[in-house]
Amino acid sequence: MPSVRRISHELLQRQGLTTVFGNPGSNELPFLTGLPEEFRYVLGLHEGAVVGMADGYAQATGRPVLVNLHAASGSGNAMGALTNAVASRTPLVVVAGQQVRPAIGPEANLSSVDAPALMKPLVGWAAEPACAQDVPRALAQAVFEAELQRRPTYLSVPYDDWAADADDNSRALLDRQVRRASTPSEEQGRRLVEQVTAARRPALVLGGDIDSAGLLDDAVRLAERLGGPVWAAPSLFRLPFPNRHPLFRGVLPAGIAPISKAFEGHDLVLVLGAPVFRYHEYLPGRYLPEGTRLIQVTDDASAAARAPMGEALVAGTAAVIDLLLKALDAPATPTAAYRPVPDPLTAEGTDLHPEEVFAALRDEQPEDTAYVVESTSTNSSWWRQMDLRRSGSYYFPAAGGLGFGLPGAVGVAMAQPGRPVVGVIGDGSANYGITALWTAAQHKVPLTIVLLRNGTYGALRWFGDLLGVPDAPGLDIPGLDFTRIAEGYGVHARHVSGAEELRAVLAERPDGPRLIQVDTTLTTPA
Ligand SMILES: Cc1ncc(C[n+]2csc(CCOP(=O)(O)OP(=O)(O)O)c2C)c(N)n1
Ligand SMILES: [Mg+2]
Repeated sequence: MPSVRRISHELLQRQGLTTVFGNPGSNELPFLTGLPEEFRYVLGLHEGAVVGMADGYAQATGRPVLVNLHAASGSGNAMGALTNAVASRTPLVVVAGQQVRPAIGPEANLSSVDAPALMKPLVGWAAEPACAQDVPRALAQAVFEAELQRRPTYLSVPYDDWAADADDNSRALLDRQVRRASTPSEEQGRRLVEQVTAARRPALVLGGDIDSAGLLDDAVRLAERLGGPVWAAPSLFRLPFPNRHPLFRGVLPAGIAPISKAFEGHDLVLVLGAPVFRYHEYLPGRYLPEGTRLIQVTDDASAAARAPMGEALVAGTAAVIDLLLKALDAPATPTAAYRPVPDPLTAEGTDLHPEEVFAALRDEQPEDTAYVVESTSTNSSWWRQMDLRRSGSYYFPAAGGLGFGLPGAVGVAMAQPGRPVVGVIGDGSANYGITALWTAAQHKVPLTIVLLRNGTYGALRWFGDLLGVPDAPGLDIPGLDFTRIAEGYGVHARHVSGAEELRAVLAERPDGPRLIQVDTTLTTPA
């Protein structure tokens, strides 16, 4: 009988999880030995960067991805990055090494005490198999749970298990297919269509799931038939709708009262592919204005169950959009032209206004560029200047945990070698995932990092004012030169000054990673 390791490797191959992002330790080596040639192990130098890269890669491919972490310490290091993967519903399959079975109880060094419990609040499923023979089945479950729940899963495996003989029945796992169908019943569909077609002033709210599912173009067709305004759901991590489309009203403000105000005058708000809602600032109020009804359509059962208001239909958004498109007439008048971009704001002195940086990106980068953004005080400048029309154009840390942007950009670029990828990263944010530069250099990942250096945690200054606490310490970060840091990791770097130089550098098309540092003025996110 083949070993648990052989069967497990084969299972991963059959399920297409052959790109592994990881950072190993001694507990993990017995899993990694004898990896078949098809596997590619992408080494990250810190677990936050490992998970960030895997997250970007999984989001851009739409497929589960294997992550290999070291016991409790590696898993702990990964935890912050996992919060983002949970919120973006990224199917990461995390496999961590455990001490040999007899050594776990006495807590020998590198034993992970109650390993599943360590991760449980974050992951959708976590386990340590009860015996070696159950490892391949548990691994299959980890993959399927991640895919079905669209949530990271976690499997802790005692390292002596890998060399054990597999159970005869393990082969039955290799051909398993687990799929989800999600079309609403006829009755559910009829009811939804009636509610939507009866609405006099409908509004649409679209979540990141729309883009994750590749439904941006369908969402445009649906919106044009409904004819009402479209918002992106708050705490946005993917762009579900072209941001200069005449029906687009931007990202909803992330507070109860302002969202309620935005919905005033609408008898129906149809929310597709989003939780209701991921509020951020606590601005209390009524959830909905008088006379507004909310219907949420999501395939995330938990998001439906925990929403504090509205009706919910747990179903596939693709199937529901399809149903509505069939029921709604094509618009009588052609949709108005896309909104033009305003002239960028400029700054006095040598530093650039972030709008000048984004205008340069918009003009010099190809239209199909994918942007991974982790620059927090520049949010409103970003949306004022950008014109993003294609699916997969925008990624942002979904739970707001810094450290996704730089590694995420590496992962997105590895997943889509033919598509230009730019990471737009703040000088604060860059430090949380900086080691991903090394991986980008080693794999010669074609990628541009635009590093916005304003010398501070800009968004926190703004937040301090908002919360009435303007004098908090620990917000400035002077003395960082990312060109030298990048060069140290093997990434070519430039410090540019002036919009002209920036535009000229952006117009170059290098085939490996590069970092462009640009000094910028401080702006506010909203
Ligand atoms: C892991 C983590 N730690 C701390 C924070 C708090 N935080 C939110 S925004 C921010 C500042 C980011 O600074 P920078 O990347 O320079 O962007 P800027 O606001 O200056 O545009 C910080 C520290 C966070 N979101 N995540
Ligand atoms: Mg900054």
